[in-house]
Amino acid sequence: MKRRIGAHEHRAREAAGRDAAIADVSRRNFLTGVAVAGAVTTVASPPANAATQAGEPGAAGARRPSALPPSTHVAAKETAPPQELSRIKGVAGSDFMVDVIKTLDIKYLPANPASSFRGLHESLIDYGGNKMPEFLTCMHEESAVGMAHGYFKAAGNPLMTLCHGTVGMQHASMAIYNAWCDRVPVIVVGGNDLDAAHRPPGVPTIHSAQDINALVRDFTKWDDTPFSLQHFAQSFIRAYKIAMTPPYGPVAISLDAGLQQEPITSNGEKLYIPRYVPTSPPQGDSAAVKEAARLLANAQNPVIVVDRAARSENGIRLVVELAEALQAQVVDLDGRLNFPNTHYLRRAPSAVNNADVIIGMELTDYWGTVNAWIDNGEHGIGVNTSKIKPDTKLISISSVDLNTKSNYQDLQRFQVVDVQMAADAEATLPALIEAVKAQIPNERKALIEKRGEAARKAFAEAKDRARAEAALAWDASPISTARMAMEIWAQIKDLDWSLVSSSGIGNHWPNRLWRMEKHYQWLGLSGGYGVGYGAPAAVGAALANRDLGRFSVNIQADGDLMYAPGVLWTAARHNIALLTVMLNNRGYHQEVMHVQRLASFRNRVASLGKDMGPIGTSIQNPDIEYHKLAESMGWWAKGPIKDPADLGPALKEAVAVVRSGQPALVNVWTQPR
Ligand SMILES: Cc1ncc(C[n+]2csc(CCOP(=O)(O)OP(=O)(O)O)c2C)c(N)n1
Ligand SMILES: [Mg+2]
Repeated sequence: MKRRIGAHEHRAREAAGRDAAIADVSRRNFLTGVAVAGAVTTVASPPANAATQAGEPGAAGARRPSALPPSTHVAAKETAPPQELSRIKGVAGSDFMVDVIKTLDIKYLPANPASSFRGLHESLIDYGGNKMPEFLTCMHEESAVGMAHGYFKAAGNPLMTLCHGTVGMQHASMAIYNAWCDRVPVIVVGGNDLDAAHRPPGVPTIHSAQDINALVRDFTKWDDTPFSLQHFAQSFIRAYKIAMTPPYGPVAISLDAGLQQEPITSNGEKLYIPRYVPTSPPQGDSAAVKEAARLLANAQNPVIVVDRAARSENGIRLVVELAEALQAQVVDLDGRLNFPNTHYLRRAPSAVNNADVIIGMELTDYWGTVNAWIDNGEHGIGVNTSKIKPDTKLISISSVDLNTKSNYQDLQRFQVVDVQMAADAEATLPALIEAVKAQIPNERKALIEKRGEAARKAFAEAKDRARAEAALAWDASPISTARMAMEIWAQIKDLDWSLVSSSGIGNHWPNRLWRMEKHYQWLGLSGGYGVGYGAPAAVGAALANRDLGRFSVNIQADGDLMYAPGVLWTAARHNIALLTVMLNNRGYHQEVMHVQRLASFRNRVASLGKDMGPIGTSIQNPDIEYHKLAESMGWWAKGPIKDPADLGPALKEAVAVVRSGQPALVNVWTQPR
């Protein structure tokens, strides 16, 4: 990048100056402190004075200096007039980048700071006024991306983040993978100093790479490395557009440090910002929609399976409309809230067993929906079986069919499907509903109504079963996870609540026991099952909910929180109100079960050491005091709660704190699952 030589030299000098400035400031503070104490008038004489005063016995409040006084040589250097730094001649390129970013609806920028994007950082806060986007201080790049992930699912708008070259991108990568698997847009911009001849040597060079995007290319929808400011404008708008076209997904831009810092040079061309026009989502081919409708309208027992089919209130309404037109049972695999759990057509996944036609919409795993895999078969490897009748017709609508990345295995096993639409379910549903209604033969209408009656009965029975199961061990200590879910429910049910995350992954009690009808009441899990998602996603979603006036609640697994607990500080720092209830089972319980299961398979007793679970799977001895952890980062907190009778009152207090605008955590000792 040829135009940059002057700027890079300037930068290298500036970098050296930066370090000197840091040393100056601390030393100056020291000197100021001494001067205020009246001990010094000239810098040449402080040592004796300062030392004597501090050392005098009985000198109340006098303190020893925490650093040695400066030598004459250093003191002379420090008191000399500062060397004047050169100033930029013109407008910084990163100011233009801010102009580009501001044309899009990006409200926040959660990020951990770093010099590789200091040009853009400075422009965002000083030129851009720290608004649209507002910089939110994060303590880990994974937390920043996790926040953006959760935010999108609650708000429907994407956030951007900034990562530091190689190391920042490495930290961000798991969270990007989660967003990829969960089909969520995140705009990841990585600072990278490309010009090996002029970038600062040492650490900044170690933090640079030829291509930082290579780290995440396999699980981003698109990436680019802009070479000029005009290129940046195109790339950024394109990145946003691609991220926001179903299937949604993360995108990455590697941003050269030089391009950010150099002044804008016209080269005879005027910079412009391309207008953002959203791409319409892909819709199912009309012939395929018609054929799917024909199969569904004539089915004896059609079943609808949904995973990420609804992304809005309208999406849920459409799934309900299709289900009611057919009086078809609906299996919600909970990637999002696709269908109210209060609706009589909602059914458990086993409903597919007797179906003659199944329509799967935005399924993560079609194969796993219609087949079963049994752990520890005869030879210690899994056994595959079919769950459905051999002649069941399968229909699929999934935008993920348009993804063609191959390294990571998020496409799951290959499943033969009779009518397959590479299309967005929510966008295709209106046409499908119309076609289904048109194709239902008159003589079948009475039969379809009958299906509805049977469904109401089955739904009521399932509800009774869930209640009976939840009542088991109601008074146990540590507290049963069902009891915990119901104690939370009692405190939030009359609020406009949103369950922002539920990282105790085996704990599906809220989905079974709470009334979930709105899309933001259940946002799904991480997508990639990269643990460590729950806490940051909860904070991000709570941020969105704060602005929308909703009450956020997070059921937080202990293992999940400890990957990067610093996000608690980010929540307190930025006034993100959120009720976090720890599902503290003092272990990586999922892994407890895996090791125990395998030990049994091998006719052995799992070695526990001194803990409750097999060695390597417990989080106890010492027990982590999550309430103190949260308190230390500015949260209201209470715990550990072990007696179920204490839980309701503690939650009530916490809810009041959250309603006043602050985050609150209740540390609850629970049963494993
Ligand atoms: C990054 C990452 N590391 C390890 C795992 C393996 N893993 C799956 S579940 C789990 C336990 C998580 O513990 P916790 O969050 O406390 O939930 P619990 O199983 O106790 O309900 C682990 C370690 C993973 N999925 N992701
Ligand atoms: Mg746990």
